[in-house]
Amino acid sequence: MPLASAVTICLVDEARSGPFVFHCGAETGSDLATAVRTAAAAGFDGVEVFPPSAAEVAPGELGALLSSHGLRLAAVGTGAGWVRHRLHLCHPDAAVRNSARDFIAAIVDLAGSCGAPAIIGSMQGNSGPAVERDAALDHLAEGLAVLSARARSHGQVLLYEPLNRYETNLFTRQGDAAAFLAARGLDDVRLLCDLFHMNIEETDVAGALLQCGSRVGHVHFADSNRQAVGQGHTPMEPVVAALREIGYDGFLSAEVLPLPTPLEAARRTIDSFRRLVTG
Ligand code: LER
Ligand code: MN
Repeated sequence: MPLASAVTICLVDEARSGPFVFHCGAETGSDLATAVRTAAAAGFDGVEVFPPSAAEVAPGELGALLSSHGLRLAAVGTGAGWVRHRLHLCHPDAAVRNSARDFIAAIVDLAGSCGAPAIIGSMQGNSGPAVERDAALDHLAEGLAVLSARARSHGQVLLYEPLNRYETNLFTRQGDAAAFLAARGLDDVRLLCDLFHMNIEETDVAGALLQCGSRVGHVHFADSNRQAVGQGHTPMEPVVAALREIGYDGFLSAEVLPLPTPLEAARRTIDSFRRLVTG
């Protein structure tokens, strides 16, 4: 399959200022159906959804909505577990870690029933005084093992996303995360390579993608300033060339700020996608 385009849709009020193109909810006056229709009209192949919880999205309705517009579900975020409930996979309290796993597992099921993987981004958490790094990495590996086994039951992988240093102290670079996954035998976990985080943390963004090869499972398509690709200063041609060289055939998903407006961010993304990938 060729590289595909996707755009993010956030259904979480608390993430209103986050890097998502379309925000739905009472405050925005938009809803999922409107956002999906707009994404299809803008020319995207798929959407990535950030739901408040699995229970608040009916899988049948989501699947029907997407297929009525000819769109695929690219991935589903789990970060509402952190944003809303302060859950994460490395919490010192085992009961909280279990709640984090349960929250994510329900989203793995929702995503899997619509043919998509779930994302572990901010739900990975951090190490700290109460959980030193070695213990935190054991908790992370345990969580990823359980959740990727669940993803496998849907024929899916689980996506693990290294974040920049201001958001996690676990893994900030793709190569380090890939080595960790390999060392822990986490064969059904793939990397989510967010080009915004990579611009901050990697010495060489394209080189990191080449190094990770078949571990690359999803890409957040964002420029250096977290705006639509083309609005910042990340050189994107070598990034796309690296993705082609490793045989990546998944989504380039626009997890970017809705600037100057959601529709314009979507249009700028599609223009860049066509220029770099299909054009
Ligand atoms: C957060 O910065 C981010 O990139 C998200 O994809 C994490 O869930
Ligand atoms: Mn991201």
